[in-house]
Amino acid sequence: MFTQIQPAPRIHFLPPPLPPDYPLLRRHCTPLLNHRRSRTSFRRLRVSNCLNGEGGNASCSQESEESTAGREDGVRRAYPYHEIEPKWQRYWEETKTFRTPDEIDMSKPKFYVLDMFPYPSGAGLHVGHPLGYTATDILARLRRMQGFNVLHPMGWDAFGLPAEQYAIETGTHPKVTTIKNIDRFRSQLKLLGFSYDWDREISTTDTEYYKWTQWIFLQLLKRGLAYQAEVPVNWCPALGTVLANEEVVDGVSERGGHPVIRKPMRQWMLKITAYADRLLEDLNDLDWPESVKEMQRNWIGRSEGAEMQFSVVDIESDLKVTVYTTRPDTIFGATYLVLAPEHVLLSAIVSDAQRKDVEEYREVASRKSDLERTELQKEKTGVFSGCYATNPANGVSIPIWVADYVLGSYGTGAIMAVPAHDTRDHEFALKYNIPICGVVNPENGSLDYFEKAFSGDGTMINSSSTTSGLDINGLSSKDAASRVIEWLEKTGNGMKKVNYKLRDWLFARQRYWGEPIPVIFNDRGECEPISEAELPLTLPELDDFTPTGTGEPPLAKALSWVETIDPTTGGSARRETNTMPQWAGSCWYYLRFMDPKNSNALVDKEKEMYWSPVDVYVGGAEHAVLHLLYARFWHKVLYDIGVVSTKEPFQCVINQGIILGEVQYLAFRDSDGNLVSADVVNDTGNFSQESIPEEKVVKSGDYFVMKDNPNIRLIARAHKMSKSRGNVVNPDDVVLQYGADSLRLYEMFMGPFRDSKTWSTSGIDGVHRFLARVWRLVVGLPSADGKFKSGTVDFEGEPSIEQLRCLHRCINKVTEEIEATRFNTGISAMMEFTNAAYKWEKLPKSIVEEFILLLSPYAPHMAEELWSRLGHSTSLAYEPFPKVNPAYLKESTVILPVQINGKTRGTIQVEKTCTEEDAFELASLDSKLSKFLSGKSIKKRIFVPGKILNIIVLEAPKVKVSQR
Ligand code: ANZ
Repeated sequence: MFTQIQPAPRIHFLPPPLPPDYPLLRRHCTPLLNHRRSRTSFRRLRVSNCLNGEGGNASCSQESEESTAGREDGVRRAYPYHEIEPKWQRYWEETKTFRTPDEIDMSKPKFYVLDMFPYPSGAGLHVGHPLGYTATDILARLRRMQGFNVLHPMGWDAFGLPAEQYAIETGTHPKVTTIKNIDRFRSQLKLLGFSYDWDREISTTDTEYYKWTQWIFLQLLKRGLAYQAEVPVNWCPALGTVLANEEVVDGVSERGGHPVIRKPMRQWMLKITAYADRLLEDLNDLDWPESVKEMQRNWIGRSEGAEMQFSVVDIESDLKVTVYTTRPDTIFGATYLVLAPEHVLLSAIVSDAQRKDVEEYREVASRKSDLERTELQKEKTGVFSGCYATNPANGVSIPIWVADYVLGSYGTGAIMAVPAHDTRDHEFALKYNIPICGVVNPENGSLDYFEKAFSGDGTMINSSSTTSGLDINGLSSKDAASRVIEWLEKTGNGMKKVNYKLRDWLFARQRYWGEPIPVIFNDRGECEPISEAELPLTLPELDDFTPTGTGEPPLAKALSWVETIDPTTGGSARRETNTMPQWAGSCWYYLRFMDPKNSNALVDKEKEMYWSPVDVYVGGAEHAVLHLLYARFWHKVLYDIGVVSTKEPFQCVINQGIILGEVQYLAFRDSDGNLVSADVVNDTGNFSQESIPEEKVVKSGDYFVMKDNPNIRLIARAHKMSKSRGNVVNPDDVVLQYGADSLRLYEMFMGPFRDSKTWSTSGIDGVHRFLARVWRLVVGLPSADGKFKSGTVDFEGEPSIEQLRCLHRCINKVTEEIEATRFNTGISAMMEFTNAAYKWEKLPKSIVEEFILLLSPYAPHMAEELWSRLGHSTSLAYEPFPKVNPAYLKESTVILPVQINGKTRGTIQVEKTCTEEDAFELASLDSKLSKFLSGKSIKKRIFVPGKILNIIVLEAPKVKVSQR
């Protein structure tokens, strides 16, 4: 389920430029430091041998050679990520650094940050996955350092079609494929250094997990929210199986291209419609993208209107067609009715003369999806039923048509068509020569309704009848609608009605690889839930996953499983052979992460109350509707039965953009083989296309042009990554080539997190260089003899004001930008800091340390390594995240060092124009400084405005206290 990514609207073709003075580094001449020990057994490195210039010991030079040898794999490394990354990953794993204990201090604030868990496909991770995962990881790491209890889990949405299709093709059990794919995904994720609590890993296919999915189903059943109904499915007679929507392409099966028809079958349905209003209302309080909320609102599609009845003419029985309309004001303009082809009344009213045509039309329509039928651009089709109905407003007989632009599943499956005021009806009426009667005039003026439908509100015309006594002429559309509803209710011809587009959720699949539905059918064919004590109802083993050919699901083949005993009567019974859809397991997994091993309850109440709701939920925009809506529905049911304490599961949802393949530059040649500018290329000429390598292209204004001929404009294109285009970038390759920190940093640096962006190898080069610069800043450069010189870190010195300012500007920016999920600009701030730091003669340890902590959420491996080399013996994962001191951000003030007897004892923040008197007063009030001043007499003050205050005090004579 969580795999497909749809393009988002804005696209960044190029990563943001590096700061202008960003130097280029010759990658092959960078140091490769000593890490041999880390390869064999993990032991914390002492800082001394690498930072103090003593790196050239035996093991160091040996390892240097080893690293050099490492280049034989064709990879040039700007710093030894290939050694430090596995080392820290092993450390985090062995020490369970990111484990969120079961028993936690609940007085601390919590932060639950969740990724939409992936479907572990056979293809493994692609570079789109780490985009969201890196963002959530940065947030998780930040909050840990800020003192929060953090829940940051990962799991697998592992039931589903691909594993089953693979099983049909190869005979490999889906369980085997799933385990293999999960193992691959897990190891790929670990390679990227994400701080998941792997002890909480779950898979929707684990029996101990789906036991609770089945339990939820039983609760739904108990409350009448799960029921069975005959519903049309995609039936492929040639394959003898029901197909999922994604297996049907243009009306034929994806496999084999056989015709697929819509056929009613017994299905399980979930009554999500009972929650429509709450699903709509509660959206208002969520911190979600407005576009996602709007999509959910549209999907729920609440509309207000009326149902009204039209009596069928010329039929002996007293048949009435009930229509649903959102424009009761237009009743006088209804010149025909339309029934959906699947409408139940159709066979009763159709005339003998028209029956054959109607039957044929019905058959064709049964092969179309609702989407195809309602596409606005599609030409409207229909047939006359041969029958008429009376418009109750004016007593006029109007024809009843059958047309597939009306859906059986919406409203009443029938409409009053008002061609003057509805574009679909207008198109249909023109095509079939049906009268068009305008009944609404725009505010100022009139229109030619044959020309075009007017669907706006206005003033009513042609809307009065002495037969019915209804007169709405001159009223506004809104008032007219109310008046018509009053009249309908008074005359018994109809009533006010609220409608929803939302349909009940079809909750059954004719598939093997899904959760069994925990019900049986007794010998009278009645459905009974199995007892909760019997859960989990595990999937039976099967060797043959091919369809049964009868439309019955593959589980029907597991006879010894299917045939069971009815516990109430002792008679024979059969198990349900449909399974749950893939959406089921993903509807509630976020709850299980709070308490993944609980065998007595879906989730412990106390834990749920602490961790709910998910604070930040990150995933693709393609899940804006179904997954999020289904999960919200289940959550509300669980809320109603007291299992969860919040009305909504996900307080904040963020959609990451998608990563498109590398930009392709295309040039055009005319028939003579000459290059021509893209702006002169047209459809009529004979032009050929050719791909141009990036190094021959430059940007000129809004366009890309040939470097050696700026008059030749090129076309820049980026495509969604796909195997068939050959533009897929595999994260494993990137990690090998640049390291995980570079990949993480690059994905965050590519552009705004929510926007779509294109992959660029030169872009990743840039961030890799940045990391190498940080490395060299702290660790140092190699000396000519291959030994290592110390870095610029000054272990003793105090930071200067300028350095503190620079650091705090960086802290301020990085913190603000992470909080706002503007990760890319946070990185720019760190680049600026590094540039400044390179210009400093000495780099005080306290400054470097703070910077490393800032960097750590983004590039955790390098940060841990540098932290350890600076003498720390524990991970930095729980070190306090640097806090900004606003004093260092203010430009009108200065930080004045205060010396007491020539020794700097602290600083005070003062206005640049501060006088000696004021400075002295502030120093006396400062808690740190006052202890050096209190009780002492001041001999002298030396004050350099804006620079320093030196206070010479007379030391009080030491008094010896005799001890008796
Ligand atoms: C008369 C009319 C006049 C309409 C007019 C519209 C404009 P929403 O807002 O989507 O709820 N309709 C009703 N049932 C339908 C069905 N099963 N399939 C296709 N169309 C259907 O739209 C409701 C409007 O869509 C209804 O109002 C009906 O057309 C049409 F000037 O009725 B109306």
